[in-house]
Amino acid sequence: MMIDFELTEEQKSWQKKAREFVNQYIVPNADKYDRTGEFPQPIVEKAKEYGLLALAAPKDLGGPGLDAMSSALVNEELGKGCVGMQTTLGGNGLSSYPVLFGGNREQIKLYFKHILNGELAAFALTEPGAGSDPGAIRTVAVRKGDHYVINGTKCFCTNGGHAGVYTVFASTNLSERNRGLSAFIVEADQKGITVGKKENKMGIRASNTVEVIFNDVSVPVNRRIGDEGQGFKIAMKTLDVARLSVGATAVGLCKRILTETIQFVQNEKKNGKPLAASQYIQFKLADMATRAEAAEGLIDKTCYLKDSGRPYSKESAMSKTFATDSAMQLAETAVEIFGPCGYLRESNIEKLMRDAKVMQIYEGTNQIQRIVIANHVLKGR
Ligand code: COS
Repeated sequence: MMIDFELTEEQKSWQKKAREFVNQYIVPNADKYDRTGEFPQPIVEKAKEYGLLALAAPKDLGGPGLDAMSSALVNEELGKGCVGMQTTLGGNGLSSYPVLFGGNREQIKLYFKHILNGELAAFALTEPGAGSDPGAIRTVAVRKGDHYVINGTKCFCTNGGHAGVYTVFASTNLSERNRGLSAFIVEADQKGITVGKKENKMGIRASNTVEVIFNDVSVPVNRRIGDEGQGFKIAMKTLDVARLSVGATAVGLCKRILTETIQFVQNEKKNGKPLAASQYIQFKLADMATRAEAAEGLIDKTCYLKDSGRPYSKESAMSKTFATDSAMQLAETAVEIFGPCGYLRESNIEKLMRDAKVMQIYEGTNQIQRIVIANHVLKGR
């Protein structure tokens, strides 16, 4: 059988749309939002016009219901523009999947009413004592008749300060750890929700990362996604998708770093010759380009597996790890090639390095990804 890398017309049109959006609105503004750490509300408004806020919304609700390949192409373009802004827009995908995987029809409708209306959403899983180990979650949801009462604090919550709706993971049985977790749709106007500390980050400064505090938040039972105790598996399935998105974004970042570096070595001269004439630089460029290409290949294969309904959890973890480690490696090499100029705030390259670093950490650290990968290979998968 021939392996086909040709994009469909629909995939090409999403790639084109995202590229246009990035070039017109993200590239000219990325530096400003990086410096100020201000929330890019005008860009979010534009993303809404372009239909980039509701990529996961099902077709029968009027959304695009994108396949994995189209989503990856969009994320790659966003990653070329600004990883912080991708993180903001991507937050809507991340928080949508628990509802798509575990929700009933009414819940899907309720949830996507917010998203299709152009609102942002937030995925509230991580807590101060529960990052890599969701089993340690201390936020509780206690059933009281036809409601649950949620109490607890979430941290590092992307879009947490701007979300119209949250998917919240809370324990309905603390002694059961992972198996005691349940997922809920919580609308932001619910009484008892407060937004806490806003993090001042090294990179992805155009994204909003906050603490969200739930204090006696009353949530109707029909907002529980799936059964009690299904929350962990819903979160893991969601992270399988999210890790692929991070990988695709990192491919975009790799390509951006490569483009900036090629431009630099062609323009910068040493002893009257462009840096690009040096074989040392050429070897570096060759390795950078090969890594970017290999990362893209891994993403394409994982999208293929997902779109054809096959298991892709291992490949998603591999995609995230390889693409984000590659982005960091390319960024380091680029800064080295740029020399002192690469270390300056006014260079194009140092932001890319700061943004690359977090990609090895969020959506499950690359150490966690290696555990996931090893668990699969040890079981012969
Ligand atoms: N899809 C569906 N089910 C999954 C799954 C997946 N991707 N991964 C695990 N599960 C299931 C397992 O099959 C197992 O099911 P049974 O109880 O029926 O046997 C159950 O979930 C528990 O799995 P496991 O024993 O592997 O869980 P661990 O507690 O060992 O945790 C890791 C595994 C470390 C991989 C998990 O805790 C993890 O991914 N942590 C990182 C969390 C993270 O990424 N946080 C950042 C969020 S960014 S907002």
